[in-house]
Amino acid sequence: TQIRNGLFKAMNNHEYRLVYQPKVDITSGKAVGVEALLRWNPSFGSVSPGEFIPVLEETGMIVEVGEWVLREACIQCRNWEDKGMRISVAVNVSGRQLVEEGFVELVQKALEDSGIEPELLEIEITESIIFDVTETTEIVNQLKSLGVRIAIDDFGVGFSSLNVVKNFNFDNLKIDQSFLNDVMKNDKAAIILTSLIDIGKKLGTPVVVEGVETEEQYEFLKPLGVVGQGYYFSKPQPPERIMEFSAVRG
Ligand code: G
Ligand code: G
Ligand code: MN
Ligand code: NA
Repeated sequence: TQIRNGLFKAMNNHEYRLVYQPKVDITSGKAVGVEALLRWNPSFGSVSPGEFIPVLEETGMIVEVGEWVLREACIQCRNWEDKGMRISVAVNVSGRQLVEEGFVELVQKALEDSGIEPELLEIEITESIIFDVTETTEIVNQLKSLGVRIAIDDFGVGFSSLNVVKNFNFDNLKIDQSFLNDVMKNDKAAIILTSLIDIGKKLGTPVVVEGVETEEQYEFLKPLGVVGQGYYFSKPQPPERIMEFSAVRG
C-alpha cells in the first residue's frame, strides 16, 4: 500500500516530527509535563497516527522510529531546559519496543546524550501491551533503576487493569479518555472515574485524566485534584509553542 511504502522511506526523508501536549494540574493551571506524540507528513498528504502507527508496529519499523522518538524527545526536553523551562517529557512506547533487546540501554543512552535528568523522562506503557507480566516487570524495574518514571497509559480499558495496578511499579496513572467522555451521559461512568481516581490517590500515585475537551468536564474534575490532558487545555503543539505555557518547577 501507499502508506506502507511511504513509511519505508519516511525516516531517511525526515518526514517524522514530534508534537507535544501539556498535562495540566487542574488546581494550579500549570503544566506538569508534556507528552510527545508522533506525526508523519509524507509528500502525498497527511496520515493520522491511528493509521500509520499500527503499520509501524506490524512491520517492526516501530523499533527504529521509536528510538528516534525517544532521542528526539530527550533532546527537546534539554532544549527547553536550556531556554529556562524545566518540564518533563513523556514518550509512548509500544509493546514490541519495550521487550526489544537493548531497550533499557537505549533509554540510558538517550539520557546521557541529551544530558537530561532521568526523572524528566517518563515512559508511557499501555496496559494492553503487557502480555508477559514477568518480562515487563523486569524491564520496568530496570527502567525505574535508571531513574526514569513510568506511566500506565489508557488505564481502565485493557483486559487486566487492576492486575496491572497490583503488580507494577509506576509513577503515573493515565485514565483512558473514554471514562471522562461518558461522564455527562452516564451515572455509572462518573462513579467509575471517581473510583479510579481514588485508587491512584490511595496508592499515592498522581492521576492524569485524559480527553478533557469541555468546560463541563473541566468543572467536573476541578474538585478532584487531578491532572488533566486534552483539547480543553491544548492540542498537541510544535515544541516552540510549549514555551508559552507556565510550568510547575519539577
Ligand atoms: O497522537 P494521537 O495523537 O493521534 O495518537 C494516536 C495513538 O498513537 C495513541 O495511542 C498514541 O499513544 C500513539 N502514539 C503517538 N505517538 C507515539 C509514539 O511515538 N510511539 C508509539 N508507540 N505510539 C505513539
Ligand atoms: O493512547 P494515548 O493516550 O497516548 O493517545 C493520546 C491520543 O489522544 C492522541 O491521539 C492525542 O492526539 C489524543 N487526544 C489528546 N487530547 C484529546 C482530547 O481532548 N480529545 C480526544 N478525542 N483526543 C485527544
Ligand atoms: Mn499516551
Ligand atoms: Na492514553
